[in-house]
Amino acid sequence: MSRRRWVEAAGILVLVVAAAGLAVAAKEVKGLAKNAAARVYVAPGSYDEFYGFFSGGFNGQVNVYGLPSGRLLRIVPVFAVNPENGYGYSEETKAMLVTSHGFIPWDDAHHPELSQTDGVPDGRWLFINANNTPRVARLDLKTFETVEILEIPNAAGNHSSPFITQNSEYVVAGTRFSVPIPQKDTAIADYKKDFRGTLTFIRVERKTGRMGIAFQILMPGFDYDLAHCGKGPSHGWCFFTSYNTEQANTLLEINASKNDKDFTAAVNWKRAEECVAQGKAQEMTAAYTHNVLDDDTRIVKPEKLTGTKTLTPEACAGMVYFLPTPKSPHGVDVDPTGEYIVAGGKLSATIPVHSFSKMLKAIDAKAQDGVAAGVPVLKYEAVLAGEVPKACLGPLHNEFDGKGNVYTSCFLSSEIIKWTLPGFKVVDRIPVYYSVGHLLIPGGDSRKPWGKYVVALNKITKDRYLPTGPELAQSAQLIDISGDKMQMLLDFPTTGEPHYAQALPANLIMDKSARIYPIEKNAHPFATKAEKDTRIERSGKEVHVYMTAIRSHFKPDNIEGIQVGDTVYFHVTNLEQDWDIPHGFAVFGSENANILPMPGETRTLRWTPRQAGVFPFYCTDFCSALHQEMQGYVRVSPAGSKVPLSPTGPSAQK
Ligand code: RUQ
Ligand code: CUA
Repeated sequence: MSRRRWVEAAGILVLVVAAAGLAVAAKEVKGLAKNAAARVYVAPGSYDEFYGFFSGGFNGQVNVYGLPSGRLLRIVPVFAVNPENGYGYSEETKAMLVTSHGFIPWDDAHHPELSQTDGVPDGRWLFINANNTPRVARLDLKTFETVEILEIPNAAGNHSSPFITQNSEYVVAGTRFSVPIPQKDTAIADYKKDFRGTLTFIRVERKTGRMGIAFQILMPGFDYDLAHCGKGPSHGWCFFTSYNTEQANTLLEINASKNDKDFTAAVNWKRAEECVAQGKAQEMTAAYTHNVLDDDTRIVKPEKLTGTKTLTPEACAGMVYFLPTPKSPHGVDVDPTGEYIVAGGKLSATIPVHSFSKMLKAIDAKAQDGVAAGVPVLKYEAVLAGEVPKACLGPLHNEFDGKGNVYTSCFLSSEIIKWTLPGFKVVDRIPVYYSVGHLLIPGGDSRKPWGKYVVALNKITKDRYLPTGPELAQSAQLIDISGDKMQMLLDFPTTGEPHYAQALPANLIMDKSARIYPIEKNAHPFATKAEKDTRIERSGKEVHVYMTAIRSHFKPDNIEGIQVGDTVYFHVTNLEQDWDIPHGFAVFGSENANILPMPGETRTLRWTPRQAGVFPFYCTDFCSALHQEMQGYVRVSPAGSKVPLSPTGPSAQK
């Protein structure tokens, strides 16, 4: 065997062993850097260099890590209720989780996407998708909280979402699952006839970040898996991978793996805007919700909306083209120059790279391979920039280092490979443990990556940490990419499943981070801004307690006159104006979690006492030396009792 063939054969053997025997490599770490510990060590009192925003997958949240340390800084609740701070339990935040299907306290969150200006992350907002009950959320990176959730109507399996255009004009959201659109009761066997996909373009207001559905594109009933939008020369276009172009509705693992090539849909959104302006869109009925946190009251306002503008490829020629892409592609990523569109074919060992400039030429020259469901299919060879041969097994996702290299995650062979673009040549590979999904380079899908680290986001952990029963935390691995060779630095566990993650330099966020909510701006209708104004008011069976919290007492702290059958609302205003001093509030027998008003904020806990007696309430967050003294009692009397409500009026309680 020639040396070259030998190396190839050995390479394939490594792949097969890595794929087959997860336990084989247990304690062996290939490519471990010398002085790895020192290079990830962030000394006490020092800060990490990057913020990393990791999706929580089926925990529904966003988890914020410092990099390179891998320290968990914060869990921001998004699509799931969070007992820790009362998100989704407090009266102010419940509405954030309301949809046209009712109150949905959970979802599966996959792809965090940072807002961009000129194609570079700007540290203003983070968007993330809910797959299960289609929604897109926006987090404000000043306060690290969810400030908006928009439901996506005429959609299912909102997976190719929420990818952003280079000035945050739009975030896009595509359907992984095609369904009858509009929804109707129909036989599943009628899939090919009745089921459709949609690609939704959500406009983002430049100043406020506020989202609204601009238009939807009705597509053939494929599974639209992932997306990325163009940049630089390709700004104005977005690209969506699809699989199941076979349009199977059962046993997809076989029936949707038949076609040699599926499609990447290239969507010219500037053309779509023209068609909408020319009145080529149809009004489609749709019911959906739009929930926004009000800045001044800090109460979520739910809004019910109806109807969307819908375009079809037939009605708007020049809007959508299909680029043939082998084979059941998953990720699709646009390089920093905006010229190359890199897909990952799950079932293919080569990585196809499409050229944006060749695509434009192919469109002009009508280099077509027919039309699929009204959409012109461009010739594969006419749009192909190149293929990376013998890349790896199961390429899924790509990120870029800004120095002409692409990093690809390979699920089946559990490795990250580095290859050149243009050049299409693999120049390095490193094993990761195990079954890597997405990967992250700070700014790695933008025009200006900070190409210092790549983080592998692994699906299976097995023997990497101390065993914790049948399930282990998912795992991330930090790899230095500043030199020629990738060097493994650190394993760290993650909460929930990190699908995608994005990171950016800490200085783009840290100086803008809010410390308090100014009490003078608190416009909550049940706010109590001074202790003298605390009181209790009854209207029928509803009782409102206007309560304050400050180190280290609640006012009022003795409450009488509540009756079985009442609904009691504790409106707790935290009077502190000092960074990092929340107070918690919980009452015996409450069917809600605690609430945790931040300094200057009002939060409301609803309580329906079911028994007569005297019940304690207390502060749940250890706020001061006298935190344990921060407690009180509520007396509950039988319905119809003569015990007077107290204290009432501007508080007389000393
Ligand atoms: S997807 S790897 Cu949403 Cu690739 Cu998870
Ligand atoms: Cu307030 Cu503990």
